[in-house]
Amino acid sequence: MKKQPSKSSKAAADVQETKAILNSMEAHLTYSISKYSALATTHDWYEIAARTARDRMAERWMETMQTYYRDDPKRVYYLSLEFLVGRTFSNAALNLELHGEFKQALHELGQNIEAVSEMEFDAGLGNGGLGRLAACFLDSMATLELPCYGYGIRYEYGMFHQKIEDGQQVEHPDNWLRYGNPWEFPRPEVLYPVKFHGRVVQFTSEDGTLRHHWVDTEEIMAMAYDTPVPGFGGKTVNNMRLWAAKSSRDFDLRYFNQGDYIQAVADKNASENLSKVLYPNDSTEMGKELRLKQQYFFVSASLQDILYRYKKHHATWDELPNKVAIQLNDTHPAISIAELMRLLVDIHGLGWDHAWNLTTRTFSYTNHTLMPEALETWKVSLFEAILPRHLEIIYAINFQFLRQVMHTFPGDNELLRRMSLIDENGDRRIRMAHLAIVGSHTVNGVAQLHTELMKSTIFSDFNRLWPGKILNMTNGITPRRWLNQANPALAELISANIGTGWIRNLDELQKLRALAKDAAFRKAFGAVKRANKERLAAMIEETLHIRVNPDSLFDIQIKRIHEYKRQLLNVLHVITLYNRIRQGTHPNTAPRTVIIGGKAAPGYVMAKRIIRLINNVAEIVNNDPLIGDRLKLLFIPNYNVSNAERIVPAADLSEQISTAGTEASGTGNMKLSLNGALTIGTLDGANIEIMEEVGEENFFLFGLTADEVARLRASGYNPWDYYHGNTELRQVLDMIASGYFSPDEPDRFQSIVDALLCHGDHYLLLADYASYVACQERVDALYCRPEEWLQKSILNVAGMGKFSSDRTIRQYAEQIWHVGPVPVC
Ligand code: T68
Repeated sequence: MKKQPSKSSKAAADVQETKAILNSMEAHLTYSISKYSALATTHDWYEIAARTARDRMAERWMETMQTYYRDDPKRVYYLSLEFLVGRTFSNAALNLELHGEFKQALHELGQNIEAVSEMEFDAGLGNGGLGRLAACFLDSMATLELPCYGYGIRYEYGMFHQKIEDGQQVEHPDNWLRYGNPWEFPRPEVLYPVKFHGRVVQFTSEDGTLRHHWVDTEEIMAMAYDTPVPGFGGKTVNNMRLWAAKSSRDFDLRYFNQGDYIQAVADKNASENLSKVLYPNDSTEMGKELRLKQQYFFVSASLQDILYRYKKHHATWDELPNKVAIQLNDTHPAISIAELMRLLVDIHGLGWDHAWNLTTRTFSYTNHTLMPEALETWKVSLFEAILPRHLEIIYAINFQFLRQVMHTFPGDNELLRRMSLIDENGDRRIRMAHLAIVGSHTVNGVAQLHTELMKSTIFSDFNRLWPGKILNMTNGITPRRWLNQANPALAELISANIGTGWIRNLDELQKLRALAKDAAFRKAFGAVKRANKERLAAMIEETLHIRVNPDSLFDIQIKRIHEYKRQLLNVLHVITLYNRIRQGTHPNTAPRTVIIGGKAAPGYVMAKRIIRLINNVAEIVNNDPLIGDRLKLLFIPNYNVSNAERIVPAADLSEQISTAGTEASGTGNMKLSLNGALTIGTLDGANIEIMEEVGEENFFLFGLTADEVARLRASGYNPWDYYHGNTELRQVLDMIASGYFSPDEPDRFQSIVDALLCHGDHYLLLADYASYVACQERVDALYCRPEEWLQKSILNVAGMGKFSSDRTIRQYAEQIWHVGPVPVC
């Protein structure tokens, strides 16, 4: 094993820098907090440290913005209803390469950097993978020096705080702004009106063209809050601009002077509700009016801002697609397409065809799901009431689009019905995915299999009409947060052996391949994992009051709770192990700690029931003297970015067990593998590509393939065959159904078993059960050969280069956005 001092070593703080940081912190103590140091709380120290880090970003941020203004490069706008950023302080300090200096300065002030960092509230402005992907992309875009902006909503309440009471999920509001947010800069002068409701009047203009006016509308103001996004190395600092709703009444004094004052204040509150709370549904559409209003609110403000910026440099609109690329993160911002048409045609007076040409060359759209229930549609009647002009525009787009389809495939009425932007079955609904595809130049999926399935199933008609329009952009994660920050000990070990180049160029991790054979390196690598497991065990003991054995196999499934992700299959395996241990049929292999974490959408009854089952099974398993230390099951409450940063580095086994063909990509799979976990997984989403990169021999594969799933469903799947054909499975299901885990209410989980046996087991848990259990036996066996396990674990890390979000963003930049780096000097 090579030993060389690493330049980025977080221990080796630069003396000058440390002194400067110390001085700044002392100044903030006096001028920002105004307290004697003896009175300053740990939260005060966080505030001081955050402001000091923020100061260090501000200059580069301004220089970056100035450079973009001066050079007027083509810019990328990433429109997303979610940015799941998590905490910022450590990330900022590391990206500025000042973490060691902050640590030292805080130490000299009598503070511990970890305790101080813990004071920060997570910015949880997202549900899960989609929102976290947006945050990873911002990091990569800044690191790659690309002129990009994130646009979204400044929710006052982010993703709910999950508590477990009596084994059940209880949602509590996430009041993340309670103590202020030192990272944001309010911009009260950056303010745009956004209209709703009203009606459309037509008139003929002087030149004889038919024009439209949207009148009698209600207005809400969108106010900007800017947050700096530092790239690694801190040279480029991009901007994330989030919009907050403000009452337009604030700006209309007449209303207060003449009207009913109390009513005026009440109205003001009502309009500010728009940006109050993030919708916590990640995979089913809720069709709520407020949600549609949120979408249009942030889209309208963002487009006004984008066009304003464009207009500063350009006299005509012709250059728009050469200067502006807008990426739609799922269909949530897809109303942008109708809004840009409205702005260009109604407000700026362009002809329809000209505006359509510019629009379709500006937008591109990312799809994140194949599941029909997650594809967004809005009732035409709702649109008519809230966005009447946009409805007309969508009808006009549809008319022209269907005419094109008719020309290309004459006489196929069924095809027209399928491709239409309007679903005419039942209540008429607008298909937002169709709007997004028709209005974009490029559509992308998020992993190879997902993209192939998009082309061959849900969007096959579009793929036939426009071959080549659907591309694959396999997701990635930022190695800055998910290795450098979350796992400092592993980052240090890697840097000491192969240098620090991996932080920017994750492919360099390949150099670890040779070290997998080096016993000394394996030992050091194993020691890091062990320390991370001890740290997680300490956190578990503190929060759950359960002691877990750091020598046991840490088997981890962390993600939203959803039937397709099959946390239930994991529980079936745990009960199988429980039975085997009790019956003396389980070989005396390594003890296991199964850890599950994740939130259920508040209205998703089955997902909440699964959480309760996990907790009830845990209660029985963890307290059974016959089981002792051999098996533990834990549900970690309130899974979020900060918890993930603790859990991921401690994982031995990563559970990626969705029914093949259902998980678009997954990104937790990448985080866990990057931190040395071995994956037990199906051939689904990005698992397939992970297996290709790390090698089949370093991956625990089980289950049906997506093709086999489709065939089995088509040929008539009967879950009872599996129930009757497998004694252990039958025993497990009978125990759940009979109330073994819920003696106080024996039929509590009957509906779970019914979903499997009587309602078709839509996600084929029973079909995959035997293969999963057998695969887990191979996991056990390997874990008993620690040197081999360690070797495979190292080879997993070494193979993860492809899954840096830097690679993903480079592909978007080259193949979709056509933008290049703009270095800030
Ligand atoms: C996830 N989607 C995919 N959706 O499930 C996951 N949806 O496979 C993929 O890796 C990830 O996106 C990134 O591409 C989501 O996270 C949502 O969160 C969501 C939120 C609101 C409405 C619908």
